[in-house]
Amino acid sequence: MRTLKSITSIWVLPVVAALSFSMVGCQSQQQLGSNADAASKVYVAPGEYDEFYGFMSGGYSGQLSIYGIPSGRHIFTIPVFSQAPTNGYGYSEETKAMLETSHGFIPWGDAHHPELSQTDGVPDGRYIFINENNTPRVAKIDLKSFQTTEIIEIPNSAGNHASPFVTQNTEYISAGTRFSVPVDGEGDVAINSYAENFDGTLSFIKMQEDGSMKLDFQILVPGFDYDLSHSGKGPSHGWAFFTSYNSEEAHTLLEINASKNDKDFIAAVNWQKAAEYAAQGEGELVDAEYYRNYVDKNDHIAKSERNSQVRILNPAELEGMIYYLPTPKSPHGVDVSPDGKLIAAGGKLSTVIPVHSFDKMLQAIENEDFEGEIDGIPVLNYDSIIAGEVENPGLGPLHTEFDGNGYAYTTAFISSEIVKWSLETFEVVDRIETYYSPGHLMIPGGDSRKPWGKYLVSLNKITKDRYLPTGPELFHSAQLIDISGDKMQLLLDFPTEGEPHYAQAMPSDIVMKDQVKFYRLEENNNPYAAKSEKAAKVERDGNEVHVYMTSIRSHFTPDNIEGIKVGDKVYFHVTNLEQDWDVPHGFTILGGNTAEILVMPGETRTYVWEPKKAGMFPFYCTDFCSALHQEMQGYVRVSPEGSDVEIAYGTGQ
Ligand code: RUQ
Ligand code: CUA
Repeated sequence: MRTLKSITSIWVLPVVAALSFSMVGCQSQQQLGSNADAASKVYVAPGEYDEFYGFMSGGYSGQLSIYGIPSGRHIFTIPVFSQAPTNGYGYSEETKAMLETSHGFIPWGDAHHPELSQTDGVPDGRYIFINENNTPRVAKIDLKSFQTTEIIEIPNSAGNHASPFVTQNTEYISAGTRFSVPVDGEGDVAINSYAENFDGTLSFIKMQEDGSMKLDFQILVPGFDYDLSHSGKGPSHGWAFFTSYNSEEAHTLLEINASKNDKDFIAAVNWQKAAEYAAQGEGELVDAEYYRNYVDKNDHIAKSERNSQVRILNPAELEGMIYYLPTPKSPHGVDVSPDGKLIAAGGKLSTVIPVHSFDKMLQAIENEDFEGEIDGIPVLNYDSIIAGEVENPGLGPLHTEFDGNGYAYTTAFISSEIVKWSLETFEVVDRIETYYSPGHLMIPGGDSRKPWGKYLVSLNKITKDRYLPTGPELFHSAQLIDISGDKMQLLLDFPTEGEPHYAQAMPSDIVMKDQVKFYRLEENNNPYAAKSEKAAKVERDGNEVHVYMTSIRSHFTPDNIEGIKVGDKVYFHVTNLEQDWDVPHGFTILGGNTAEILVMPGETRTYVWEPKKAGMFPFYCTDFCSALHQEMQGYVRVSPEGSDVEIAYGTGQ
């Protein structure tokens, strides 16, 4: 034995060493080969456009970031729920109203889920919506101009997380409350009266014919936490699905108290039926204060509209509107297959991915195959509606997207991987590691009827060691994965701004074709516009001074202003006279107490300034607009309060 062992080791060692050496050699060669292959797949030559627009939520930045895919280039940021010093959104007089709410002016928001508008279940490139989680709102962004043009607040909601998912033809946009709250406006109650006083709401915002949003109705639901949503499509068009957790209705230490039940629920909402009830005047109009802010198409000035009532539909009184599908265990994402027949849930504490069958669900409803009822909502039998369970899906499954070729892809947060599984056999066919802890994932059109199933983007929550360290705070990381073959292949890492919870993408040519390049000066209806240099002027009205200013390469009119006094409130209404693409002019002034404004060609933006002391205050254009950009400057003379310096102004005198 002894001899044998030593002989073996003498022989085995060099063999193992040789083997492992050759394996290493072969591995690194392979890796090199696949790296070069990966690099060529994401290479977009200078001057070329990316194949897809990627729209990624900015999370706690309150913005929406635009990336080119496959290059991963960050090409733009759209301000939505947060003031943006870059262009003055939320600071300028024309945009401030966008951030009005029933809680007053709010300069920040927590954006989670971008969702493209759809026609016939396919992204159509008209709009993208995004929710605000903290002070419940839904925004609409016009993809012709890449500007936020409307924001509607959701009353009776807190933590607007299950939002904003569109129905097949963008008839409605969903908004489910994550935190249940006392709904009748009576918030001042004991927290431990949760069971009696707290409710959830599932809200449906209607897209009206003129493209504006209206809060059509809210469905009153038990006080669970409603987490995510997706609408039905094809055969399941007319339905919307919302996950819920905390069916325990806990109000403290939820990590334990809301993890007790084996199953929570997916709420299946027949929104067409609910919309009929609402149209018939069913339910109750209750008092609720909420704002709708919109950019007026006529003068490009944001306006706020205060609403005071909302229609609430109660399932205990109105039948056939909502059913509960038992779903293990604290489900997070809910995703509907491209054919509209399967509803997959990401049971974050579950060991399988439960997949419900829409057909079986309808059958169970027809047979009244219920295992119970909660507050008038029938609970279907799990075994009657389940189509299959995906075994071994990784730990902590969260979200699923589809490639349109019969496969689904689910993120597993805890085991840091994406698993690919078959919609026919429910078997896992491939898995790939991600770095690290993916939340959402995104395939262009991957939650629609027609995914463009070429790439997948994993939106990871943890970045450490992927990029050069930047102190304690690191940007999040996205990873681009090729899903065109049998095996997933990691192509690219790229950092993202804020926290990109969810994302959307669609082919560039659809979005590109109707882009606004500049605004026509003759269509500028801003009451303070100066449409030519001759129209420029300065007018005093008490202690308010209005400067009607123009900008064109490379001067302002007027560029010398005197007669301003401490205590004045000065409005610089700057009209950009350019009529060409990509020639914004900026404006700012020494000691300016707000952000700059960046004025697009043909538009007027207003900068308010309240000088605090007498002196000389230069102003200038902040955007390098021409060879003589540095010459684009001027002076404002500020005199002490009560001085008798008269208003005087001019350019070139
Ligand atoms: S989620 S925490 Cu969309 Cu998975 Cu927001
Ligand atoms: Cu205008 Cu620089």
